[in-house]
Amino acid sequence: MAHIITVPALGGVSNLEVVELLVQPQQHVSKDQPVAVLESDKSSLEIVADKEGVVAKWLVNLGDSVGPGAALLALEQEQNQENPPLPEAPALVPQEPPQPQPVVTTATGDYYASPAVRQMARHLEINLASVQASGERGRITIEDLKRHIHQEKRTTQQAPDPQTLPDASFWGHVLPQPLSKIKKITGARLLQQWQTIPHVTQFNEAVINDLQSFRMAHKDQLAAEGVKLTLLPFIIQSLCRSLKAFKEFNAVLSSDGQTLLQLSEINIGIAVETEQGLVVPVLHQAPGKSLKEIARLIQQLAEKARKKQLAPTDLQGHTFTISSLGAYGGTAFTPIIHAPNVAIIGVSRSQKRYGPGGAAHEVLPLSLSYDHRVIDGAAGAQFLQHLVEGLEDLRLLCLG
Ligand code: CAO
Repeated sequence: MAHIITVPALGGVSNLEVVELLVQPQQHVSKDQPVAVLESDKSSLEIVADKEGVVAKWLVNLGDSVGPGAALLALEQEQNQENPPLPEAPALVPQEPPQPQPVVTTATGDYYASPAVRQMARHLEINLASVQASGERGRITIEDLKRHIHQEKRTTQQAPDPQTLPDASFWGHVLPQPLSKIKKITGARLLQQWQTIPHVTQFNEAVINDLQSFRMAHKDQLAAEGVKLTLLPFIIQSLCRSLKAFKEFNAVLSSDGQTLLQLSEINIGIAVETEQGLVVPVLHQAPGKSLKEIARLIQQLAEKARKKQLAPTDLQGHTFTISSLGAYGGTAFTPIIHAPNVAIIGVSRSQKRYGPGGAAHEVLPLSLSYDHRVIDGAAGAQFLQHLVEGLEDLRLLCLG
């Protein structure tokens, strides 16, 4: 008896490309086993078998465009004579067909990879962020994984033998501290970004006397509503203004470094320090949000990050990133670009300065790291100056 696996309803998505066929004719397929991967311009979807059977034939080819209801695969169902299947109990409520599993990737996220690739990477404990993609639209393919393993092997072979490291007793008592999972993953990603992106960091300062007077005047009132009005919401609002004016900063660079995708949405990744290490949740669609909304969202994202409650969507889609070390002190630092974005802003602690007449003014140090393949020095300096101007005169932010 033949059974046809079709494309289920996809919540408004009507056109997907068949990018992977995961099973072969004559292969036995279990219920819920992934059989194909479909991809839209925003995400990948894994199609799973809704019944057990043997693959009779594919009804689509790689590269075909399909929509909901399209027939994908014919399964021949085996009848087990010794143990005939029990008749199904009548359902009391309508049963939902199995839903495709969205893959945690977006065009503006970290990488495209099919579930099969992800599964293999998980199995081999490979961090996909460190794999160079060669597939269409920056997709990581099985071949990329193989190449990565090969390279890793070569590097490991070249690495010094741990036996040749100095005897740990040389330093007296040594306490080995395994890195947290987040640190290992972030570390591999930071290393790759630092090694592959030509960073330039531009520094500037904003005089924030007016901003601080305004903030202090409203801080307590908002605190009574449970909202902490720090400098960050002001910086994010000013960033939105500058990202609208300098579109190449709100962008993603393809993994081959050949194409810049300028993005219409402005989604700000915010580096958050947690006990386990650094995570970067995303404040989506930042323009148009009030200072209060932004402050509330920062608090919520930071809290979710620290309680390890972030959903995959909270971590996706950053178009620009901000890393604030203002609470900890320091005068300036070089933030590492959060690829595939092309720039990141670092914020250090504001400082009081005294002019010749003894007049005090407060300055906020800002560091902009940008990808020099995409952004010229002049543009970097202009962008940061524009950001400074928005912070120094908040009225500019109302102009949109
Ligand atoms: N100058 C002076 N004071 C600052 C400041 C700055 N640039 N930035 C923050 N502060 C003050 C805040 O006003 C607040 O003071 P009060 O409690 O007196 O109001 C205090 O520092 C703590 O602020 P906060 O950290 O709670 O809030 P935030 O909005 O400034 O930042 C968040 C939120 C989530 C970004 C931050 O808590 C955080 O995790 N930062 C770490 C980011 C990081 O590690 N980056 C490094 C990446 S590379 O390793």
